Amino acid sequence: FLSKPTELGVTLVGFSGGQSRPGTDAGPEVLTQAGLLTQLESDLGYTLHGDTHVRNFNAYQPTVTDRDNALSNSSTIDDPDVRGMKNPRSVSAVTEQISELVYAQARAGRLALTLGGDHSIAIGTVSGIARAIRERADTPNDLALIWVDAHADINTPETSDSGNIHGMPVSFLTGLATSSTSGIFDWLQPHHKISTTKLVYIALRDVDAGEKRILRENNIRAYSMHDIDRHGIGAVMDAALAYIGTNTPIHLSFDVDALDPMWAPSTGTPVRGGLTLREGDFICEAVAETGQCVGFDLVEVNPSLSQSEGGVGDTVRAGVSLVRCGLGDTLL
Ligand code: Z70
Ligand code: MN
Ligand code: MN
Ligand code: MN
Repeated sequence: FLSKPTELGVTLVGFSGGQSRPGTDAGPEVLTQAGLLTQLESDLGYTLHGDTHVRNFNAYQPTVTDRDNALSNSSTIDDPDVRGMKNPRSVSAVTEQISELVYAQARAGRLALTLGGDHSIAIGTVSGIARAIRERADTPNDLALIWVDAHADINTPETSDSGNIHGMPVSFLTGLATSSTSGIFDWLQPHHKISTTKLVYIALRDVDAGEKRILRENNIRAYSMHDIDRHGIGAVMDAALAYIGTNTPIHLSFDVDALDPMWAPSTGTPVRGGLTLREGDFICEAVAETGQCVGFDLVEVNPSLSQSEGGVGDTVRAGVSLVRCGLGDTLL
């Protein structure tokens, strides 16, 4: 139902407010400095649209509407916690802007590529693409979401131990979490959301107890590292894509911490026992091969964090490889 994509809608999101470690906002800068966008143009033949300079979303400061409440909270004076969420107004406002930017790219029929930034930005990318897909005449079915991550990122504000919103995007995107508080994700409308039946996880290995309950109770399809060990990545991707079905547009949201820290050490929450670089590339290649891919995120590259010498370079090279594979790079 879709022709081979040649038009790429780029969004470069310098934002780290969905978690507490500085540096994730520099992810898009190091990936583009490594020549990623140039490679997509000259090697893969894409025409680039959107802003190819990184936008610093960390500069955003929410309006202080309740000064007393603001001053009573010790964590920040501008954006006090709500239901345990940290930086809720900033993350809400930033993701709302991302949603509009990515919507415009996807609505124009372009493959939407977003480089983050922490994973909270997927509240913006997925909502924008889901909305565009509902409006587009060339897409018969609603958007499916493949979430490749060591973590499920499906905490609600109430189940989260950390309060970090990068651990919550999937709950807001599926409507498992809602907020009607003014300025805190009240912009998320039904047309922005996806069904839990259209969600597939790959590479999970560090899931909170509350999240396990959510996955179980909602019968959400999840392929863990155990499943990949048992069946191999080829069989897992066959099953994941069969579950999604044909004629269904796919958004691939790839957290670089899905890879083993051996390949991608420069990330906020490295978890050992992850994907090899080839398994990660294969996931992206398999999604690209369907011809159904309409969106791709790469998030959580943090060049300030490295356990070892050369770790940043390794992580950036891995990131570049994942994006190339996801956008249809093939050997022959
Ligand atoms: C934990 C939480 C998370 C990424 C950490 C961790 C979530 N479940 N996601 N690193 N990328 O805080 O909710
Ligand atoms: Mn994540
Ligand atoms: Mn449609
Ligand atoms: Mn993660």
